[in-house]
Amino acid sequence: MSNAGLEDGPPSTEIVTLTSHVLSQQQRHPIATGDLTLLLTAIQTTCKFISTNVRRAGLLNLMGAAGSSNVQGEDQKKLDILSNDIMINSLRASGKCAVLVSEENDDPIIIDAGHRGRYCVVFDPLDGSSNIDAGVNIGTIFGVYKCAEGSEGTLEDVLRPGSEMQVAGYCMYGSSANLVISTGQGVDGYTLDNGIGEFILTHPNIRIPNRGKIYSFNEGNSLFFHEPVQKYLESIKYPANGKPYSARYIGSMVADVHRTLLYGGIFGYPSDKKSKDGKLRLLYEGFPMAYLVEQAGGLATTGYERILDIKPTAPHQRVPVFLGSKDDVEDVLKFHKESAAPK
Ligand code: AHM
Ligand code: MG
Repeated sequence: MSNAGLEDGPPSTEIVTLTSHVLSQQQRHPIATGDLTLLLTAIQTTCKFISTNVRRAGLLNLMGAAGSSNVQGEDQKKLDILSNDIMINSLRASGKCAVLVSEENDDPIIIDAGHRGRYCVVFDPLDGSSNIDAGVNIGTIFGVYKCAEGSEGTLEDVLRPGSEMQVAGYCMYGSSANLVISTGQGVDGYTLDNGIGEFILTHPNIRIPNRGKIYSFNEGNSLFFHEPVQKYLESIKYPANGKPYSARYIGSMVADVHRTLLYGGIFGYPSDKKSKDGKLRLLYEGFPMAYLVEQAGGLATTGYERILDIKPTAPHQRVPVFLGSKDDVEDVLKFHKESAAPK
């Protein structure tokens, strides 16, 4: 977008905020009730809150293990617990949710009748938690389903393929807070302007390049990788023609996927001989990221099937993930076609 008010020069008078953008999209749907708009308002407020706390964490004693005290002697919550509490309270207060599934809670949260709405939100409040104490990028990931017709909100409402999500997104807390979101009509990226406390549309209609030059895997797991993954990585590191790919791995999915969306290439967290289903969680990590990548023109697969087609059987189930540029993901798929899925 030209002159969104972030470049040098006089501030733009054509600033588009997340709220105004969602409202204008809503007006194009005559039957929209505004519920989703209010839900997204709750989510973006939560992201602003978490962003503020991420930046103050070191000063406020929010890092490290829970159980520490601040100068007043009050108990401090670890940043990921605090983020989870903020997210749950804000979603419940919105009055638009029926079921919440969080990485931090073993069981789904069924919202009480007094606050109940029509939407179900699955989320990882603070992903990449091993990076928190080092100040490396972390993020919030979320996906939104609508309750099935006639349902008041049960686990079944979220055990549905990712392709049925109404909204998917993440907020990356890096040098700035970046909220990237899709409501099924492409992907838009917003940057938090701390001065006015608004997410400003800075990356409209993100399209992932068809091929990239970067691969992003935790190669520390190489010993355990199955043959198709080993052979694929070999093919991009020792190509018969052309330049080898560059390696980038932050170990924070939000940051690794954000870079992949903008620059192209491939992010992978495959299953291996140690972890039969990989490490990442299907509902609130695999699905939202797969949704965004597909909406941006890329692909997301387990190596054997499209991630968004999987019908979950449990809220915290895991999934092997390869996602990114179409041509790069098709290359990894070719290696998998030559072998059967490991049992
Ligand atoms: P978390 O939800 O416990 O933070 O774990 C998920 C994170 C992802 O952000 C990241 O892609 C992956 O775990 C990194 O795992 P590893 O340290 O094994 O490379
Ligand atoms: Mg996580």
